[in-house]
Amino acid sequence: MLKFTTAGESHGRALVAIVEGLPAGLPVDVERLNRELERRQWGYGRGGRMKIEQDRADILSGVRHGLTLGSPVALLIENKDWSHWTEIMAAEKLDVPPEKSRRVKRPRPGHADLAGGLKFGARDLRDILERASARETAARVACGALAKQLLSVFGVEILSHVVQLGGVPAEPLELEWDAIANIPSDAPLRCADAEAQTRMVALIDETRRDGDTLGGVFEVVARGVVTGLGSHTSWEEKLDGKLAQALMSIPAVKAVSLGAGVEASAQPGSRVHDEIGYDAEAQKFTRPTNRAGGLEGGITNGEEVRARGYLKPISTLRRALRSVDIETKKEEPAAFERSDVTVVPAAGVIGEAMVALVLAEAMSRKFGGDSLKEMQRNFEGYCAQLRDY
Ligand code: EPS
Repeated sequence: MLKFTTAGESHGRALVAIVEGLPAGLPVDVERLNRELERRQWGYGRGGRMKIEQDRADILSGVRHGLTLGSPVALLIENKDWSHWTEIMAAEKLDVPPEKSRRVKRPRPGHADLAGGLKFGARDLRDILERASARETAARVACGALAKQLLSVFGVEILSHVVQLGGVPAEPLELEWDAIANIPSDAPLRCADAEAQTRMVALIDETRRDGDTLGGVFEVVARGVVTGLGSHTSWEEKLDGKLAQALMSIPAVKAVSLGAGVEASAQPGSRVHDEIGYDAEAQKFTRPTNRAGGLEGGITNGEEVRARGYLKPISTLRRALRSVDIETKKEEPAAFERSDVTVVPAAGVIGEAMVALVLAEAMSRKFGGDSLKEMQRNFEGYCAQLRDY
């Protein structure tokens, strides 16, 4: 089964990841993987850190002459900022004088600082924030890029876009695949509506001046997903649940919806469910609409998988919120060093990676195989079965 794990602290030496369960013989394009890392770093409203990092992954194992071996694939992404943190983040015991230690004692409301500090008994909240940082998502995007490369063999493509940022526009954008696919790669916020994007940029500028931060909504769309991934038979097999968990695990995401999930709750059934037709020539069932977001009963239904992630504003504010010093227990402003104003476009790219990993896991679960060839044979046999239904 496909699985992955990551390790690494934000200002530590590097991020590492291991992806297990990729079939042998999958072509791996490292440049394509690195383009995903670059996409994650892109976006108006990011802070000083992204000027330091230029993420690139090194493949340490599991790939030979451009093809997977079927063994674990290990990846490494260096933290360029590490050179400024070698003493503070050293693995060996060092006596760092208090004025150089950058100990964090004033938890940021909304961040993992306080809950994590209490849970792990950390007296320096850096022990928590270094791992809670969204820096970790660079490793996930690298893993997701491998999942995408597996999926593309089976005709699956995945995109993301920003549908709302800081409440702009008033209603989240509803767009077809082509409009999303045509967003220029240098669009400042990966938003298909140029006018809305201009207003989002102005809002980010204003918010930065105020020392504040913004959230928003991204949408991930996967097309070409075969009918029948996931299962209605057990709660933990339902693919909508797995997608929701995967997207909810992205830092700052506080809500996830599938298709018209949020709006549908206020509509009668006749305006929500996607009526069923049949295309005899293509030997497939059709839907004029896709309000279900490609999933019914926790099973993919052959339509585009559409999922949205709703981000709260970043919890590190220059105009710091009220907090309490964990040492003195006195009121103090929360800690601030530097911060992004917003990360919605980056979260969309991370969302693509998480959706890719969930879909790739479901594909390998259903079609299995030690080699890509075996997996393809299983896939084609199943597609023939669908046509004969
Ligand atoms: C983050 C704080 C910022 C972000 C970081 C997430 O980093 P720093 O503390 O170094 O200024 O830029 O995100 C990344 C480094 C990244 O690669 O996305 C946080 O506190 O979560």
